[in-house]
Amino acid sequence: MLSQKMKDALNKQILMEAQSSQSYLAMGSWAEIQPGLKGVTKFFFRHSDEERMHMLKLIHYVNERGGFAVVPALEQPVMTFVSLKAAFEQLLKHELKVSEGINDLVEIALAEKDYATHNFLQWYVMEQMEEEKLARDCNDKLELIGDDKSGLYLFDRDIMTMDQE
Ligand code: OFO
Repeated sequence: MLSQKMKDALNKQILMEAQSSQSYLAMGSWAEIQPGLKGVTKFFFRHSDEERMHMLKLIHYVNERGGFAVVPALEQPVMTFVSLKAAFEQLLKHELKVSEGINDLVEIALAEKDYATHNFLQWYVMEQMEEEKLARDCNDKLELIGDDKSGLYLFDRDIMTMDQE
């Protein structure tokens, strides 16, 4: 059985994952109408799906442990970006916030002596490490590329394989 504190904290994370999914969906929609960003568009949509999966995993966990997962209302995400770099900066900022949320949850699980939840959360800890790394790699590459069109072309072409590294 989850403690009330644990339930509330997990529900907060459900909101954060849902908000991430929504934000990346908006990034995907923005990218889709920019010329030549097919790869990036796919990347954002796929990440939106992944965040939804992270949210669902939490929903099932809360419900299976005797809680009630709250499906939250979402804020309007940022819809337009001045550049691809700006979109990826936003993505990194978002991931860092999600990691903070996961770390807080781990702390609460330990404080509540909820070792099952602590164990469950380890998957998210690893996932966030990967997500942060990927977001940083993308930002570093875009920093190097600047306004160089051929660089952007290659970035768009290679982003799906970067995702699998
Ligand atoms: Fe759910 O990991 Fe990214 O945000």
